[in-house]
Amino acid sequence: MSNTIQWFPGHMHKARKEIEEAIPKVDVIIEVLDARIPFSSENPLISSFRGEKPVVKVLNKRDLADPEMTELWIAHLEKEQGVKAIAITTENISEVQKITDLCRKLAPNREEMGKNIRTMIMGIPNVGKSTIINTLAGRAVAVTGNQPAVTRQQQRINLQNGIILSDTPGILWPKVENPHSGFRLAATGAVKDTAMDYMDVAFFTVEYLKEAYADRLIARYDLDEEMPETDIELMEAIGRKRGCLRSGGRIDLHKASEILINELRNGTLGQITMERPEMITEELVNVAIEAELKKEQQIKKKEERRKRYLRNKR
Ligand SMILES: Nc1nc2c(ncn2[C@@H]2O[C@H](COP(=O)(O)OP(=O)(O)OP(=O)(O)O)[C@@H](O)[C@H]2O)c(=O)[nH]1
Ligand SMILES: [Mg+2]
Repeated sequence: MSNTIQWFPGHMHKARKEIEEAIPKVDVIIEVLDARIPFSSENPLISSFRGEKPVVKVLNKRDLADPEMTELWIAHLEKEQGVKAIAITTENISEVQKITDLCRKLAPNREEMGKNIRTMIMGIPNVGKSTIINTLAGRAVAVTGNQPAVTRQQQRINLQNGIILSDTPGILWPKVENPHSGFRLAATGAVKDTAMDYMDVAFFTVEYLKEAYADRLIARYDLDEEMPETDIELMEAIGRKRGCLRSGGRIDLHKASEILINELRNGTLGQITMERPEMITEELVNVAIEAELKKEQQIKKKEERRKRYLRNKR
């Protein structure tokens, strides 16, 4: 099992280049994050393009996230210079419209000069970028869909209110180094089905839910008061409740995994946030340690190869 998600197809590679080229003519970046995973849905490529540009961080799909956690995340994100954060759901038009107010606040000089504010909407796949554009435009100008990689090309729209908006294809990055982030991106629907393993993702998810939202699991899957001790037992219990059986009465864990992930994605499990601000530091430290270990191993291997070569030469 590979525990890093790698999904960076050709169209994302192209989109990344095109975004990078267009950036100099952008006044405000609108980065759309998934309110359920504000840390893992932050694309490191976008912070590398950003430079000093102001950014509106939009935590979309707040209807699916834990409201208390969303508040913590907003405060956390706004600690960064030049960043304004807002939580929205595209079901609420007035919330979506607040994005343009924030753009105006972040680029006051453009309006003073009587010029349009040029904005570009960016973010991971399937986070709701095109839906936001359609809501702001008041009509269906961009194609949307409940799967990643729907938008394939940049598209520019003049909102006729002093704001120009460009839609861009959702992009991930070549390698998601933090395995936890990879699982969360997959669990929330940013990764194509064929690039993930439902069982791996479900086991990761259930382990977190057991700790953070045990009551939801108990209520939804009608589990006995006592939570099963291991993740396998828990997934088996979910499968049993849902009749995911194979011949001989064995539980079909793959099917149970699909059910759990789908119910998490569409909100049937309730409002759930998959990460908290205080988890970040530890995870980043672990990623750094892992990278350091890998580097050491590579150096050791190289040294061994060199020694072997010298021995053979003698
Ligand atoms: N629950 C919920 N779903 C949303 C919200 N906003 C968008 N969606 C859904 O999310 C899915 C993806 O929306 P899109 O607008 O196509 O996402 P995108 O970011 O443009 O995706 P790509 O073009 O593939 O990168 C659609 O099924 C939308 O209906 C929201 O606030 N809440
Ligand atoms: Mg789109």
